[in-house]
Amino acid sequence: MSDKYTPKPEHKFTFGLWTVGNTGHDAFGGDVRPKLSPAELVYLLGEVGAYGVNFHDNDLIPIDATPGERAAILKAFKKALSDTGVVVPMATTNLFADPIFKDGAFTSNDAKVRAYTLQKTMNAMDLGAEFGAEVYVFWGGREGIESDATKDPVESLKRFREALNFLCDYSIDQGYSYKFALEAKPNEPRGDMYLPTTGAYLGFIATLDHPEMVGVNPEVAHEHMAGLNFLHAVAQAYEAGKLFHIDLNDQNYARFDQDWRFGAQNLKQAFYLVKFLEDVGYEGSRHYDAHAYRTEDYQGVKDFALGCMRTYLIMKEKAEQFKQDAEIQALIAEINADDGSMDTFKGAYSADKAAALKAHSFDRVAIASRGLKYEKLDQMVNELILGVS
Ligand code: GLT
Ligand code: MN
Ligand code: MN
Repeated sequence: MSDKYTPKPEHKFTFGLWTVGNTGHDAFGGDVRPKLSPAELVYLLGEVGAYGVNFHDNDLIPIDATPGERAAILKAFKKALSDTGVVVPMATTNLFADPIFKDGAFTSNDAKVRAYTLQKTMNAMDLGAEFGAEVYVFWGGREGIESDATKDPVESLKRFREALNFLCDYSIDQGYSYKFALEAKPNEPRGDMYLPTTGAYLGFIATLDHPEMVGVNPEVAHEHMAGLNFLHAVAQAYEAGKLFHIDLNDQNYARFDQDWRFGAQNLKQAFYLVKFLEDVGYEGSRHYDAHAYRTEDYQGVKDFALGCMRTYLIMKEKAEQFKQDAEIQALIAEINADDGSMDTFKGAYSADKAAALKAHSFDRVAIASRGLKYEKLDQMVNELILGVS
């Protein structure tokens, strides 16, 4: 089947090995799908039309692999990439699964754990660079606490800053072209995680030695867990020049991290997000950090991956329709109409401008009495998404 919503490499859709490779285990039950090798997952992604595959070091090379096993995995993975044309735009480190990270990695109280974390990350950066990855994600899975008696939150930030500064310098020293993308999550697996939102990371980045190398990787599910508007987090990151990567998925508010298929839950938010990314010309990967329902076999995993990408492409078409819709555009123009009478008050401060503005008399009641027609506009968007306009 091929239609205008068929994903193609030029759409820059990417998936983590851990996403299509998810075997369905959860806190209440074990695997429901067999574990596929990294190479097998690349063939699956090639088949569904993805552009790229991303990995944690240990998605590709198990933490206890022998040199022989490592070589065999790398050989098969490289062959799969060259057979399919699938590329590796992003890499990351697993700093959460091994018991050594039970109380954090970069922010652990134990200096040995912190040093091991740096070593593991440098090795993982080498691995990603071997495959041409240019974005390096940091998700602080265990960087947090259950009890604030256990760690000093200011010390934790200092430790994290020192580690990121070290790794930026390592990247520069090696001649890698990495940009770092920091990913926030409010909780799970820790009771509370440090730097819980994209906005918190944006503030933190400004305190680093190489802020120009560091941006964010916002994830739909994570901002939703915090009850936030994902589009607004993405917009702030974009406006700051920091939207280096994005984790697309879906879920409702006030849940654990469900990582569902893009658009599975909130179609309207998916529409505004795709519209934003397309309108501003976001050039990065459209990465799906999501997995198939536990009910699925590998045909279901392909249905899941295709669904993520098709919904994006359908929303992209709807966003174009929004731009072309004369009625919607006329209403937006009317809402934003400006008779120019305030022009002298706009822009930067001057003493004269401030004095003139203080002297101006506003008809507050008349201004407030104007209906804004947002009900009409919102319903027009609903009808556009529902396909009846
Ligand atoms: C893990 C997490 C994700 C992160 C991945 C990158 S791993 O699946 O839930 O949100 O993006 O470390
Ligand atoms: Mn998630
Ligand atoms: Mn993620």
